Amino acid sequence: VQVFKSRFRGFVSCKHKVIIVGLDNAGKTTILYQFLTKEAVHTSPTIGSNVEEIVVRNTHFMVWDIGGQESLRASWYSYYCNTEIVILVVDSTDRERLTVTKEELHRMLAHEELQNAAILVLANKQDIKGSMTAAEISQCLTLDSITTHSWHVQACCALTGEGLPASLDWMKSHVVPN
Ligand SMILES: Nc1nc2c(ncn2[C@@H]2O[C@H](COP(=O)(O)OP(=O)(O)O)[C@@H](O)[C@H]2O)c(=O)[nH]1
Ligand SMILES: [Mg+2]
Repeated sequence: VQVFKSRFRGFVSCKHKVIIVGLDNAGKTTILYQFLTKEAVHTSPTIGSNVEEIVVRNTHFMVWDIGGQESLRASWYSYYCNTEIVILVVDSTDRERLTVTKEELHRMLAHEELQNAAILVLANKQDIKGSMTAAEISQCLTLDSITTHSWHVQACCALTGEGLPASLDWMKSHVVPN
């Protein structure tokens, strides 16, 4: 039993926990499956969560896609424990709700279970004309004021996968190697 337990512990600890958060319709589920298949998938609003294992050159991530509707946001915290990376997905065309995203981001940064997590902001839907740039989103979310967490903003398009390999590289460089 002891051997099994220690093996099991080793097995669990070598997978880095990642959560994908963001408002509903931001593109979270599309990004999760784009990480896996490199093909755009049809999604329906996520009820509860999807979880997939993603392997980037021997680094294993367990990636949780959490529903973003208002009623579900209150339970995001139940996924925080042991999270190493938070991916915050932003719909770059959704100017009206960026302040809501900003509030959710700063609430997360203050949560004690996320004190050691790195934050990756994905400025998604860059294919749509008139979408905000990564720099504009960075400014609206006041990312420059974040000194307690390492963070990065990446422009992407979940439909084509553009920007996602660079995101995975950043994630790989921000977890403790095992
Ligand atoms: N044009 C465009 N549409 C996208 C992109 N990413 C996601 N979508 C669409 O946005 C909608 C919501 O995506 P979904 O992944 O379900 O968002 P979620 O609610 O955050 O999980 C779907 O119709 C997607 O096809 C993108 O980069 N560009
Ligand atoms: Mg979803």
